Amino acid sequence: MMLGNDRSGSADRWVFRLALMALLVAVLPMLGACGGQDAAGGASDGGITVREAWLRPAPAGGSTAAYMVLVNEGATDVRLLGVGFPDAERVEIHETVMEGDIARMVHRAEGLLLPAGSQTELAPMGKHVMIVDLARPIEDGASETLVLRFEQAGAMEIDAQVRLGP
Ligand SMILES: [Cu+2]
Repeated sequence: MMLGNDRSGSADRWVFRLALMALLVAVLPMLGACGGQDAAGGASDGGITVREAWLRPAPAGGSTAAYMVLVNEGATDVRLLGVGFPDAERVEIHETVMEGDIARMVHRAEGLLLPAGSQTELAPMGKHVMIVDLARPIEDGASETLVLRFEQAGAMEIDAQVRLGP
């Protein structure tokens, strides 16, 4: 017979490696789909990772803005439809645009498109989450929970740090 024990032995190892790879391919997406907070303080779900979420302190009855970096590591575009914060009358996605020397906030009712393989920064004087008419104060140094709603990736809870500036 042409095949010796050595060759069939290495074929067994090869089959074992293939099985291990198939197992990893099956398990890794399930880990990703669970989402939640990672060690760096970010949150991820459905190919979307949120980093550096923060918001400014504000008194009850006031308004505030939240900022973050949204990373779409997936292969498809994702739309951020809105943001939930139960202790405010409403939450809107805004963009500050300059008209001459005047900064004006535009309400992006259509949400924010997060193109595949790109990151979108929400920052002062740019895109932001506007939290209007607070039912309670937002205290400097605290942490607040926001719920991001995505058209394709469902809802994701994130923690945002309260502080005075970036
Ligand atoms: Cu605004």
